[in-house]
Amino acid sequence: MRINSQDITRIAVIGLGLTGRSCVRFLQQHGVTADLFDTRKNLDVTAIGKQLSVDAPSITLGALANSDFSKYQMLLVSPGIAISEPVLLAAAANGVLIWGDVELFAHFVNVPVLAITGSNGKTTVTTLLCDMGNDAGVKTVAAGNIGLPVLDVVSDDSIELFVLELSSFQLETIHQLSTVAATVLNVTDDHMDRYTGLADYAVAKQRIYRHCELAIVNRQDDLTDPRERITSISFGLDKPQRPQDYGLFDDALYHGKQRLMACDELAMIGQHNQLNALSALALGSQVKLPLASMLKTLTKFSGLAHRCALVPTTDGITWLNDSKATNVGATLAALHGLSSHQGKLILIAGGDAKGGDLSPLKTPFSQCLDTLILIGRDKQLFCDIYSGAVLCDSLEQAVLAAANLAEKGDVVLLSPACASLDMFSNYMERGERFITAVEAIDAC
Ligand code: UMA
Ligand code: ADP
Repeated sequence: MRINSQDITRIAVIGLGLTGRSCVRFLQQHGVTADLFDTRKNLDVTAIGKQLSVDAPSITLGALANSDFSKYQMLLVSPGIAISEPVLLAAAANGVLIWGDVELFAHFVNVPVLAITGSNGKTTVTTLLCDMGNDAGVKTVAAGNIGLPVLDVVSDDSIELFVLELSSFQLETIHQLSTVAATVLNVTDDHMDRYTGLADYAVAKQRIYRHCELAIVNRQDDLTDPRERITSISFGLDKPQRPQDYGLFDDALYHGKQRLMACDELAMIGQHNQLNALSALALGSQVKLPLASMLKTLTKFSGLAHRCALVPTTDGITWLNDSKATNVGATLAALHGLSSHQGKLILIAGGDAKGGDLSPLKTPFSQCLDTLILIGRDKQLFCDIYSGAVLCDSLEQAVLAAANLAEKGDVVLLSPACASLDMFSNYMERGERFITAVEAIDAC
């Protein structure tokens, strides 16, 4: 397949966010002018034209239903657009190719690719693996859902290894991506406003295994097992039974019977990060990164901001910023990590629950929490599973309420189990606002 003036000429790019604009730039480099669409009526077309260095771009704004997409050969659809839109299904039925940017990348990339998906841990594992590659002297780039559109880097000849973070949305439009190894880290409720249920969501995640040489699965999560027969190895919380598998035993990381390192040598904290370390080791070894070098990276990589990160204070209270916990699975992992903690545990949660089921939080909340403080749109959904929560109108008010309840030795955890978009522009802003509020109280 060639994307050029001979083969594929009639292309529409649907969605003009990071992905769509990256697609347009890539097509321009290949001499193809696409028609552009975005469902948002209020986009600044002139600004987008300027950004893309196109004088009079053909941009159609508004509902996709008003356009006929059957006249195109290919639609490059952004992850924020559901391909179940009737007008897109109709085009597909007429033989129009429905691709995402990662599928286009797959047709152009010529160095090894490792791919990572999962409900939680994607960015941590992707970043860790990228560090492992670069520390081992292999020029490695992390791209995809992590924030760098894949087409922006596919033509860089200096890159020796790609580590792709892929969301379920991106996987929906991937057909031929070949990888040396791919993993689904875990599958728990998320994005239920886009999927009909967990099974439907898991099917999207499983697409990552379609053309992988090796599937890397989580032994404790059946939804990460490939449905088709593919060679696989596993990682998990228990002792590995097969020589090729990875696991935990006696407070250490193991590969088969080989003890790799003690858990407390990891710079990252929490059991979920031990799993993340194991999956990164499994992936890295498939592209022959030296084990000693990967283990050294694990002693340095201390995790990412907004993921169970300590906010330094002088008040003797442990303030933890886990703003990136945008679903129930992530908050469960944080609570699990604090289960042996001695003092009081105060949790700040709430926001946009994205249609998810909060019931898995019910038992851990009643067992672990001393106080639940709620913010955001879906407070009532939390009140349905936990009585006596403190309701606040802002994050700052929630931090103040927590400060009034907490004493030396206690933990206050921001781990919302919800998206932030009802109150903030993203999880980073939510995390920064938390840090600022905590620091302001600490300074008083
Ligand atoms: N949108 C419309 N109409 C359109 C196009 C987009 O309303 O025609 C809306 C979407 O519903 C969404 C927003 O605009 O709310 C952005 O959508 P997009 O598809 O244009 O997104 P991009 O800017 O291209 O960014 C995407 C990923 N975003 C999504 O999947 C929503 C980014 O992941 C990713 O970093 C980027 O491509 C580069 O690959 C972000 C994300 O939130 C971090 N991902 C979700 C997650 O991690 O849970 C899946
Ligand atoms: P993602 O990119 O999949 O959203 P991140 O690495 O950004 O994953 O972490 C998101 C949230 O999930 C954070 O709250 C983090 O503490 C938590 N987390 C990270 N790894 C795991 C894991 N393996 N299992 C459960 N939760 C995890």
